[in-house]
Amino acid sequence: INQKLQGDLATSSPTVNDAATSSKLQRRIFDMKNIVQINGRSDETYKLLPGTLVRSEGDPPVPDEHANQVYDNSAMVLEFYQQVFGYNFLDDLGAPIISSIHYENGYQNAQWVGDLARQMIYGDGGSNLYNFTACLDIIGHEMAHAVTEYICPLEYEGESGALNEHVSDAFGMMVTLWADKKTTAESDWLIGEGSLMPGVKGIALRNMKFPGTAYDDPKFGKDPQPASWAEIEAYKTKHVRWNVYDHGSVHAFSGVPNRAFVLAAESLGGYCWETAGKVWWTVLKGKRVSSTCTFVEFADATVDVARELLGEQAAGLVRNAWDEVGVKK
Ligand code: ASN
Ligand code: ZN
Repeated sequence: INQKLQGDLATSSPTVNDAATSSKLQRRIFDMKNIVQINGRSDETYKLLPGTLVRSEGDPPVPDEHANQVYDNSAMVLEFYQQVFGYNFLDDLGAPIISSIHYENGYQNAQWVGDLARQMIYGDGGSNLYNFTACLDIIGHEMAHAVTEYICPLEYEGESGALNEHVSDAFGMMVTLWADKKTTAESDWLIGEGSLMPGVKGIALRNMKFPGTAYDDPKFGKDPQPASWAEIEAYKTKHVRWNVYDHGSVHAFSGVPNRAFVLAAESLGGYCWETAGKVWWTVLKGKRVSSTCTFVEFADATVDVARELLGEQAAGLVRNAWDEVGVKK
């Protein structure tokens, strides 16, 4: 961990022991003013984080709409964890939520940075993607990475990495359903609708129910997600270097557990966060899987927890969901 950065964060933010506000909202939105990447290295650029403070907790809206969007959406995410799971983002101690907007120039991404800075960053996008700060599911996805790191650090590589990605999609999705009080049956299961640039052929960044169908564009490419275990094997054959990209194609292979989650949620019915979401949360919060767990091990844990929380019939439905995407011994 970068000591200088830690020092900067410490002086610009209250500590977790700060008076009675520790479990309340503590949002800080900073502006990185589109500073271009230093020496082409993101770790160099991270040293400039968090940037200039533009809006703090309790401040009225500011002229920059992106700052206000992050301010509002991150509160929704925090309230979701607090009210649904009794968990105080991000470390369960009410640490402040640091977010930096206008990160780099043409940066088509958003991220929980992690080790080098304990905060979220949001780019303005580029030729294919934009508008991240307006997307509650994307903000929910990034903030879920922070929670996962604290409660059940799934190693960001291979199958556990794809599960880490999946968990962020599932909880990012659930925040949007919870915010709209939508039932599982009413969900469209789309992540990042509204983040595709106008003109890009597609409906979203990812489709949890039908992986691989979110976009197909001559310039941006085709959604690479396989939808079943068998298709993952086919993907590996077709993309012989699949393991050297994206930590072992974590953003591609997350589609399979995503679909299993959707099928489980749909067969359990009701509100997702009270059924499949509660099961998944309990697996993670209870550290029922190791940080290097496989799809099969994760599936087994969700079946066990479903049995404990919801009974034998529910456990069978969760098992069927994993079977349907081909995740079985
Ligand atoms: N937006 C990406 C994600 O959260 C950033 C990354 O690849 N870590 O998955
Ligand atoms: Zn992610």
